[in-house]
Amino acid sequence: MKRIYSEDVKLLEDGEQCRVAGWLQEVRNLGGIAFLKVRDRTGVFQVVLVKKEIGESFDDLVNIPRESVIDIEGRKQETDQTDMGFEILPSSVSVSGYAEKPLPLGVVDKVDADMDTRFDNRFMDLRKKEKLLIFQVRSLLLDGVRDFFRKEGFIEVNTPKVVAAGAEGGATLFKVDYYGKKAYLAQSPQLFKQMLMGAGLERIYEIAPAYRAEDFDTVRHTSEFISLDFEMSYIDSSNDVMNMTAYLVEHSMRYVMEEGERFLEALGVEVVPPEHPVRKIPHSQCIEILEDMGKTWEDEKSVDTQGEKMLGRYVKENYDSDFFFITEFPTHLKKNTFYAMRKDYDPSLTTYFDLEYKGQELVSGGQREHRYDVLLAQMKELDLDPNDFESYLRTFRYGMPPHGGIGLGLERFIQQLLDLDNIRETILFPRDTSRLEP
Ligand code: AMO
Repeated sequence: MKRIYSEDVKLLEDGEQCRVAGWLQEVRNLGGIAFLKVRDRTGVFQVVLVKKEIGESFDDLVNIPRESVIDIEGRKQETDQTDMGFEILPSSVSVSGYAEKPLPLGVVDKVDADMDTRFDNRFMDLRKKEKLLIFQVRSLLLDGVRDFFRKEGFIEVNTPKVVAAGAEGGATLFKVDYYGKKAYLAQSPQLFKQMLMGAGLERIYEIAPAYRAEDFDTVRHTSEFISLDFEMSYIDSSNDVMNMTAYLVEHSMRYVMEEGERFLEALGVEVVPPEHPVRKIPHSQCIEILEDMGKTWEDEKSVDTQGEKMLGRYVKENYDSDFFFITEFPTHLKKNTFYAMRKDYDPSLTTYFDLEYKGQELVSGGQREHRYDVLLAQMKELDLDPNDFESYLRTFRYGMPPHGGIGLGLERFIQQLLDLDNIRETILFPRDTSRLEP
């Protein structure tokens, strides 16, 4: 008999035969009768064992360790005594996978184990419904992203993750030995995205891992994250890129709201997408607002983590929005970003922006410098050796259209969408300064 989900058992007639399977969550043994609570992906259902009906095997069955996987064939019996509205009277119960005792962590405990225990035993941590829900939402969000790009005429690409040069500055590069040559794990698909503009692909996006050797531990940084990037040609200014970004974020959020209503409800989360146009606040104005709010700086004035949070509150209180762009980033603050186009009326400013969501940077992007001579000059200004970037630079010598794009941290998107304290909650097997396993 084919196994079905407990949710589908609901649709069967009272008394119909079925086969279900799942993890044994709890055993309640009352002597002559026992109730097994079994969990599959769609719910928790009850199996009733009656001693005088099943005889000797009763004692074996009530002693199956919790979290073992069991397979049940039996008859559906409707009842109003269980949440699912039915229970199963089994004709056979077999164990497909025994669980050792004691369990490394509890699956139905009200209080979470500490982070390290949870992530050391992530397979078991993920058996908790609320943890799985995060990944159900994440999967839908990605469907929404792809739906948006398809409608907008973008094509999905994959670029190399072992690379010869870094795109976002040397400090956070992971070195790799590549057949005896010096190589790195890609921090961003940046240079390849731009080369594809030179190749005439015009509208591309990529959803892929990016690597950053961040030497600190925060709740919003990891060493490996999914960078959601797009790049588009023939833009008039960075406004075109900002608009596309805002609509991308809105569309994917609406997609989750429509397709994932039950997941959001189970998580108790209300999703509020951006309204258009999303407010744009130049970096210099952000500093003024922060000064008015009483912020002080030890070194240079910039929008740091604390500043982001304050601005997030300010925009929420004054404009009732979770979103705003910080625009016109000063050139010296984007110091590693040699490819950023500067404002023609003021080269101390770039066309670069960040999109902030609930007081945290979600997106970085802008218009790129597509003029070869200017690009070369900007690299030299930053002491970068053009020879290290020759295969990238070559693309600019044979006709490069004006273009721009963004990188969006997928995990940060989910983190803020679901109001999660730590970015690691959004990653199955996170990588950080102290974690390489599992
Ligand atoms: P940037 O370095 O700002 O820009 O990265 C883009 C977005 O990626 C996310 N992000 C991270 N998420 C988790 N852990 C990290 N360590 C981490 N670092 C970055 C953030 C950030 O906004 N090439 C440019 C993008 C572009 O201009 O197209 C870039 O990589 O959400």
